[in-house]
Amino acid sequence: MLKLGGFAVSNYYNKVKVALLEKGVAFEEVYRPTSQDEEYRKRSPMGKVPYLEIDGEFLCESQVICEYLEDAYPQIPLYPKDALARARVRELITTLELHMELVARRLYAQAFFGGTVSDETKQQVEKELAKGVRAFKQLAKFAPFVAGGNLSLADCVAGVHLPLVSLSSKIVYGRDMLEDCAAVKPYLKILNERPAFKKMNDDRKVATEAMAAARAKKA
Ligand SMILES: N[C@@H](CCC(=O)N[C@@H](CS)C(=O)NCC(=O)O)C(=O)O
Repeated sequence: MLKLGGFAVSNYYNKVKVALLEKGVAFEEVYRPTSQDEEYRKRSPMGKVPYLEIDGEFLCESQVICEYLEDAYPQIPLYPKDALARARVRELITTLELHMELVARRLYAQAFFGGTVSDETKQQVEKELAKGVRAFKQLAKFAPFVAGGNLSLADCVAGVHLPLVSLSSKIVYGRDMLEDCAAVKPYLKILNERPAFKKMNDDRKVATEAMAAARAKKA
């Protein structure tokens, strides 16, 4: 059986997890924190989460893993058939990850981990994130799914990254940078009513609480 390595607080882990759940592919979860140890890097060469174990072989990078799942388990697809429509799904995924999540990630130290972020970084992130959000608003369909009438991998990506973009910007700037995109909240509500998203989010909440309790105990 496939084994998903990582932990349920990670948005990239949850992207793969919700894709597996939506596709109805059987898998086991294996708790693994990020590590630069040689042993862990055999599974994930950059020491990141997640990785997927397939018959004793390891695959890293969430997007690569999801593309593999799509090729290996096409029965319940997360991409449309038409080539341009498939490209549209990837366009949304790239916008969400490269121009939104990875930009907002520079705020996470302050937003979620008790650290601080320099004023210069805050200013840069605010500017770049505003451009990413503008691009996303232009591309997103919300009809009702982000790429149109059918659920796609772009929804698995949006469902895990958009809440973090909202929350981190709200904490650091006192303003949710997605607030002008009124469709986001009802859209996330629709996603979170799906059993796969609900399970992923329920597990995430339990794992987040456990992580916070472990931190408080250490401090
Ligand atoms: N491009 C990677 C990003 C994964 C990623 O950044 N995961 C975080 C956890 S959410 C991580 O492993 N951070 C530790 C590190 O970067 O060393 C993917 O899509 O899988």
